[in-house]
Amino acid sequence: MDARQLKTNLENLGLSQVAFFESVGSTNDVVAGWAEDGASPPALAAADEQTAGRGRHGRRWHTPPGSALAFSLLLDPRLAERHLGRAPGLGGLAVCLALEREFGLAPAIKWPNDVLLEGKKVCGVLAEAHWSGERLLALILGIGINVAPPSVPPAEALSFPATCIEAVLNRSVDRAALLRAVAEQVLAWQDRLGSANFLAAWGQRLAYQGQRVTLATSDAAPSLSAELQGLAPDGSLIVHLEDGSTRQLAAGEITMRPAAN
Ligand code: BT5
Repeated sequence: MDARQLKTNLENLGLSQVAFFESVGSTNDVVAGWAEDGASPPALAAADEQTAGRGRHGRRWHTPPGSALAFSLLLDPRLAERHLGRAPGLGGLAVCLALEREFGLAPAIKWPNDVLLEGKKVCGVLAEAHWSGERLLALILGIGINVAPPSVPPAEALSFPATCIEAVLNRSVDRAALLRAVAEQVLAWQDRLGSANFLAAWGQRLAYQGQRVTLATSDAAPSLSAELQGLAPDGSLIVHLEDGSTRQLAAGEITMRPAAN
C-alpha cells in the first residue's frame, strides 16, 4: 500500500484531507493535530506502521508494517455531540458491514469497541473526543484492523485471543480496498448516528447476546457474572445480574469476556 494507491482508493468520499504515513506514532494524534489547526471534517490519516498505536486507557495497539490497517477519521462533532456513547459503535458497525459486504464474513461486535471474527479480536476502535469547555471540538475515530498474519500480536501479549482477516479467509486481502469500504460505511452512517436504524444495526451484531458473560470494572474489583441483554439508546450495555437486577453499563473501564473463558 503506498500513498498514491491509498489516495486513489479514497477519491470521491468528500474527504477534505488525506495523508498516508509509512510509519507514525499514532494516526489518532495526527488527526488531533489537524483538528487543532482547524481542518474541516471529514479527513483521514492512515499508516502502514504505528510505533505508538494505542487502545483505550493507554493500552498498546500493535501495528507492525506491511500487514494491518491503521487509520483515523476526523468527524464532524456536530453530528456526534448528542450521541457520543454511540461513537465506538459507529466504528464497529462500519467494519462489520465492510467485512460482510466485501468478504461474506459474519463478524460480531464485542461491546463496546472490538470486532470479532470466529470469536477472536480482528479490530479495535478508539473513539476520542476533544473538548473546549462544554463544546465538542473534534471527534476522532481510530480503527485498527488485523489483515495479514504478522499483524496479530503473540498470544502472550494479549488478554483476549486475536486473529486476522487473511487467516479466516485463507487468501490475501487488498488493504487499500478494505480501507475504502470501511471509510465509506463510517461516512454513510455518521449522519444517522442518532437514528433507531443505527442502534438496531449495531445491536444485531452484538456478540454474546442472551449469553452469560464475565464483566470486570478494574483488576482490583471482583468480576460480575451477568447475562447480556442488549444496547440502551445511549450506547451503554444492558445486562441482567445473577440477583435478578438489571444494570446499564457505560463503556468506561469495563472489560468483558464470555463466561466460558
Ligand atoms: C482497542 O483498545 O482495541 C482500540 C484500538 C484502536 C487502534 C487504532 S489504530 C488507528 C488508531 N491509532 C491509534 O493509536 N489507535 C487507533 P482496547 O480495547 O483498549 O484494546 C487494547 C488491547 O488489545 C491491548 O491491551 C492488547 O491486549 C490487545 N491488542 C493490541 N494490539 C492488538 C492487535 N493488533 N490485535 C488484537 N489485539 C490487540
